[in-house]
Amino acid sequence: MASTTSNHANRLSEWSLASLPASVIKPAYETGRTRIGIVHIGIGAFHRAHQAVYIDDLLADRPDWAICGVSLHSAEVSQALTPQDGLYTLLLLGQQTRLRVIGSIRELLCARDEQAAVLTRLADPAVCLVTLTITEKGYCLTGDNLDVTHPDIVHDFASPESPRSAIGYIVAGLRSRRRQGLIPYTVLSCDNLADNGHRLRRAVLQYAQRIDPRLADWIEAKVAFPCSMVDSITPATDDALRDRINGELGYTDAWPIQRETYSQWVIEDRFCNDRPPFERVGVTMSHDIAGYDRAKLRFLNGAHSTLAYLGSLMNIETVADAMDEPLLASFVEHLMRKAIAPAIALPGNLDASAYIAAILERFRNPAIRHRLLQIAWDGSQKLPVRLLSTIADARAIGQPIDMLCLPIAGWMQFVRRQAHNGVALVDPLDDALSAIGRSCTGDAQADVDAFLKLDNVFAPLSEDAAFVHALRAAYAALDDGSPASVARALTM
Ligand code: CS2
Repeated sequence: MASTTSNHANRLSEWSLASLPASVIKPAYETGRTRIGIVHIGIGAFHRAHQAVYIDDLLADRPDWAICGVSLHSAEVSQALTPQDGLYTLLLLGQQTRLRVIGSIRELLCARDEQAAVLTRLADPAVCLVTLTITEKGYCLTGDNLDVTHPDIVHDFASPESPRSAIGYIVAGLRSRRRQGLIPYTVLSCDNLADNGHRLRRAVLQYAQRIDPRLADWIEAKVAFPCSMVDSITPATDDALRDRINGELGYTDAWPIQRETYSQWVIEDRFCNDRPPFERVGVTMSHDIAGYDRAKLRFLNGAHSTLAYLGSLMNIETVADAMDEPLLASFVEHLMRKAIAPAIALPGNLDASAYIAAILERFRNPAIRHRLLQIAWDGSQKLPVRLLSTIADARAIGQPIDMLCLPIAGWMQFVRRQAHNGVALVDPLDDALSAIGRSCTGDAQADVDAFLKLDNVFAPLSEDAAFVHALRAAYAALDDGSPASVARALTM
């Protein structure tokens, strides 16, 4: 991935590293000498702010674990970073801010345009690990199963040798390794899904079963799909960030990223091939990560989505601004302490009260402008794992669910408002949701019932009369979804 220095003299690149300001942290290894050991699918901001940074910490000792970053559909990231030799800047936002150049992404490919190169990488015996951050919707699931009607999966069933979906690529790579008699790679999901490894494994096996049952048996016997929990708040890149980085760096970086200083990665220690010595760079290796991922999804992500919908209805822009609104801040704290904590089984060493306090502190970080609208994206995929799972568990043990229903009703009111204002939703169910939103009149029973027909989101909870009743009451409390009515609902 050598850049032509004459064309990119003012661009961040291997060539410009030596002349960056001394305050910028640079790779502690020769970036041109690393070798690819990991293929990562979904080369968005979160991966570049999180896993790629842990690998960057490792490469000085272990240059054989560099990353080939694959985006499935868009060439934007590879076009931005290839002229920079894969280098990019990370702005760490804490009490003091720090700039760090990350060099762990050795190669960038866009699968849509460079399919053969992606498949060759997946079949390369030096690649021992495939990691993924493709967001909830990238798994093509319906409930816990593969959505066999998803257009990309339908396509891949018909052409498994030239896939479109992440599942299709994982299986195509494994198929060619099996044909060549190679050891399979471990497949490590790094997305915000409870039991992410188990769910990915089930989807992969269901897909493989349809295209080649013997391959499915081989995958079932040989391939490890560890679970993992990832955590670091990563606001999207905007022009303000680009301007700031370019000013401080003295070079142009086409796609810098930012995140809070805090970062956590817990991985289930179950691999079927070599793995990076993750524990050397601060990753927690564990044999039971289920409690960690549940805690993170339900407390942090559940609270985030609550702020996103109720805060957006109040016309608030960022998480830190929402935490400055006393009604919202105290609601979200009560929600975690009084409604989420009683309904969750936690790992023995996790102190819920301290965990909640740390989350509230992170949300208040004034250095971060994390837009509520970014968190509001993909609500149909996020709410089941973030809040509806808590509601189901609370119902099972007879805990009240009124508070928990307010953010769900907030999402419905948010969808209704966007639809009435003609604003498109970022959600894989956008068409269905916008149609429901447009049909809403403010009648709590009719509006809520229209949303509850979305089985992918609400089944089987929609059969529970107490849940339906509480949800209608929460929706009615939010009235017309105006800032004043949300403020009233928060004090009820
Ligand atoms: C956020 C997450 O955008 C969202 O939905 O809730 O990206 C959150 O910032 C991360 O999971 C924190 O680790």
